[in-house]
Amino acid sequence: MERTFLMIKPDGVQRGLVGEVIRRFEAKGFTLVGLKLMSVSKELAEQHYDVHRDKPFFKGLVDFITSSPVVAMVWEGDGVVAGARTVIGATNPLTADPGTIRGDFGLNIGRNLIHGSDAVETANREINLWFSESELVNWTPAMKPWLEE
Ligand code: DAT
Ligand code: MG
Repeated sequence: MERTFLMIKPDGVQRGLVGEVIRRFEAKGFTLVGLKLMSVSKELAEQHYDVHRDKPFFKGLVDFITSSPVVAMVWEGDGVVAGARTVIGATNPLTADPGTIRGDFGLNIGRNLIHGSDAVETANREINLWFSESELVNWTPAMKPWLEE
């Protein structure tokens, strides 16, 4: 079953949007299989954003992610990687569609509330980086037959 890594960034936690964000993924029908509130070390932040290491915004991004707690999550479901990106919206909240998390709650590309893996391969890398196997729960929601035929 496909899984993705999502992280509510420090701005989302500080603004009290944790429940709102989780509500949207639950309501969509995805399954929560891992969840933790945590402080992020510089090392973890740098590894997570390694692909952006040479970008001008890299240092600011690492400083931001390590500045205050985040909520790290793993969600499961058919097509959850792309599906979660659709729920999240475009990288720049100012131009993200209304109805998306970034479109509804954000203003600034450097404060865009949430991270979501961009491909299945990236998701597997990020899940392994942020979670140990024992922190992930295998379970089947009772509502599954009411979500999928
Ligand atoms: P996404 O988070 O939509 O996958 P990304 O992988 O291109 O976007 O960039 C990672 C994060 O870096 C993004 O969520 C916010 C920040 N970022 C990207 N482009 C930026 C820019 N031009 N200025 C400041 N921060 C930026
Ligand atoms: Mg990305």
